[in-house]
This record gives sequence, C-alpha cells and structure tokens, in this order.
Amino acid sequence: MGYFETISQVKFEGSESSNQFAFKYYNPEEMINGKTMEEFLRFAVSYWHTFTADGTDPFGQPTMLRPYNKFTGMDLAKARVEASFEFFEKMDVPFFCFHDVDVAPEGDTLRETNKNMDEIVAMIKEYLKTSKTKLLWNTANMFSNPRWVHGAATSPNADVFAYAAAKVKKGLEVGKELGSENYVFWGGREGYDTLLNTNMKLELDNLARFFHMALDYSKEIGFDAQFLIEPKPKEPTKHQYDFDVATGLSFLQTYGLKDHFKFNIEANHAILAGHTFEHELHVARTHGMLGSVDANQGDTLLGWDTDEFPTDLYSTTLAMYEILKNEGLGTGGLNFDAKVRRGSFDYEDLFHAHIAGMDSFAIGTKVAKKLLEDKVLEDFIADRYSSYTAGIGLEIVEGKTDFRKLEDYALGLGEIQNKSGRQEYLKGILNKYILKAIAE
Ligand code: XUL
Ligand code: CO
Repeated sequence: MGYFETISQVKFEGSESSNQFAFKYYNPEEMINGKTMEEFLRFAVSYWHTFTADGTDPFGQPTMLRPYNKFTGMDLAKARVEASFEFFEKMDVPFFCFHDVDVAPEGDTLRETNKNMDEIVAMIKEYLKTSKTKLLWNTANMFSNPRWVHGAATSPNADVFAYAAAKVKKGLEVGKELGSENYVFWGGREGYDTLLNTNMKLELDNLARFFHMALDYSKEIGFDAQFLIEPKPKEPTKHQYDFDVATGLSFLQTYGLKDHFKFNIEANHAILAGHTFEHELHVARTHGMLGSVDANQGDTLLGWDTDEFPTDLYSTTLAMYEILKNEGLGTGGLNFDAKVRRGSFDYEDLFHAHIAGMDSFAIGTKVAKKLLEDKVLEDFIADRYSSYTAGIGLEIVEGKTDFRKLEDYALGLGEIQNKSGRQEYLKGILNKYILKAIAE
C-alpha cells in the first residue's frame, strides 16, 4: 500500500500522449551535449513544498491533507519519508533537497532536535542505499522559529549566533552522512528592517565569520560539498544582505570567501530583485559562480515570492541558454523550489506540477541547444561588438591606448554611425525556435 496509490510510474510518452501522468517532452534518456537529459538537468524535488507544506496562507487554513497527515510528530516525519521516496520513484527524479525542520520536528531542546534528526537521517540513509534518488542539497531553516526574529548569523544576540552555528554544524554532518552534493545558505532573516537599530557592518562581519567557520568545519569532517549562497532581496526581511548575485559576489570577495562558494539562483528571487532569471544566471555564469538553480517562476502582478512551478517557455529557454553556456551545473541541479497553488489540493496535482515543470525545462533545453548550435544570438552579438576586434577598438581592449590618443582619434571622426539593436527581430527568431522545438 502506498501514499499515492492512484499513480503508477511516470514515463516519457512523447508529445502525442494524452496520458495526464506522462512526460511529453522530458525524455530522461535523450542526449544533450554528451549526457542524458536526466544527467544534464539533475531535477530535484523540494521536500518542504511537496511533502511538508499544507496550503496554509496568511489568510487561511490548510487545504492539502495528504494521506500521511493522519500521523503526528515523529510518526508523521517517518511517514513523510516513506511517501517521499514513493514520490521520487514514481516521478523518476534523480534528486531531492530539504531543510532540517522539513524532515524532522524540532524538540524542546537542541539536543532533542538533533536526536529526532538522527533518527530520520538513519531512515533516509536506508532508502538511499537502494533508491536512485540522491540528495542534491540540504540546508538549515534559520527563519521559522521565533529565536530567529532578528536574524541568525546576523542577529544582535550572540546566543542566537551560537545556536545558528550548532544548527549548521549539524547540517554539515547530516550532509556528509547522506552524501549531499551541495550545502545551501539562504538568509531569509539575515538582513534588517530599519537602520535605526542596526549595526550593519558588525552583522556583515559576523556573517562572514560564520561562513568561514562553516568552511573550516566542513573541511575538518571531510564534507566536500559545494557551498551555495541563495540570493534574495527581500521577504521575509525588508532588506536581505544576499540581495542578488552582484551583491553576494561583492560580499564574498570582500571577505575572502569567493573561491569556496557558488550561487544557487532562484527565478522568483531574481524577479523580486528587479532582474530577470536569466540576468542572475548570466552574472553568476560570467563570474564562474553558477552553482545550482531553484527552478520556479513568479507572478509579475504580485510583489511577493509566489514560488510557482515553472511553465513559461521563454523563461526556461533563456535559463537553459545560460546553463548550456555554462556547460551544465556541475554538482548543482534544477530544484523545484515551487509549490502547487492552494486550490490544487489533490496529491495528483503534485505529479502534474512536476511533470509540467520538467517538460517545460526539457523544451527550454531543446530550444536553447538549437539556438546555440545555429549561433543565432552569438553571431549577432559578435557582430554588434565587432568594432572592438580591429582598429581603435582593438587598441582599447588590448590596453594600447590612452585618453590623449583617444581624443586625437575622436577629433578626427565625422558623424558617428550606430547600428540598430534589433530586439524585435531577435524576439521573432526566438518565437520561431520555440515553435520549431515544440513541433519536433
Ligand atoms: C525561500 C527559499 C528557500 C531556500 C532554502 O524563498 O527559496 O526555500 O531555497 O532555504
Ligand atoms: Co529557494
């Protein structure tokens, strides 16, 4: 007997299939740049949205009562583990991700919390022995409990800093025990609400101290996972320190941490920072810092993190364009940090959501691959900057000129001729490639 009884194995059946529970475009065995689609995309299920969340919102009670919700406490936690591996297997998904509190309930004391965690970790470890699904990353939830009210590593209270250190220490041990490929830091409460009560410099120095200690400890225990910072500008805190990739990069550089971290980029966080998803991926990639992705989508009509499943093919195409240019995500993957809408309360909706997300990224991958093969944008961009490949432009990029020589050159110029940027033409081409990929 299972928890998702009505669903059998989800398989690739092709775009003509009318089976609600089949992949139409995501064929795990299809080859992409020398790897199977499964190996290249490295999809992950988010434990918190898929198994822990219940549809509660600030205005309403749970709508999603899963079959395991008849249990409570540790029994519930164990039932969720059973259900999760049934889900992973039926979805044929290679990875999952969790926060500590998603998998094991907090006890009255830290000791008790750790004990609960150990029990669940032992159970997960048993499943991992036979399951093909592995742990992409784990993290510590340092934002829900009231103790984190003023932050964790950036709290004005040193006791809270110490407690946060204990949580991450445990998280690193758990990551090692379960063979996690990455460890994520998302600082939802690492920020401030008003400068009237904030010592920003001390908070940032402390955050850096915290990261250095985390690195030292992971080295000490031989946990060689990739550390990832997940930027987000706001929500729940008004101003979060890991605002976006550029801000995170400057922080890592300032504190000598750059070589040890990469970024976990979330689409909806990019939107909240006033960027596109592809902007954040691009900035990370061009600095060699693209580590992993929280694959979701936001709603431009709403100013908060709606964490929707990704179905926008323009967005998945432009994201996969960056990921292909990055030659994949290394130890990272595409984690669905996404939740079904509160009105989608059946467990079948969880399957529909993941199928739609995986198919959307598969289409995006195919389109992006073709765009790159045909060098559509690359040739256009190369031509747009061709003035830097000869003459005065080449002298500029080769550092062979200066302001005096440039003034001489400028004085000799006639009327300057610019070329059109051709945005609309390029968007039309993008449409053509998307439609072609879907038709194939
Ligand atoms: C919150 C968010 C987190 C992180 C992990 O917006 O994205 O779930 O991914 O803590
Ligand atoms: Co996220």
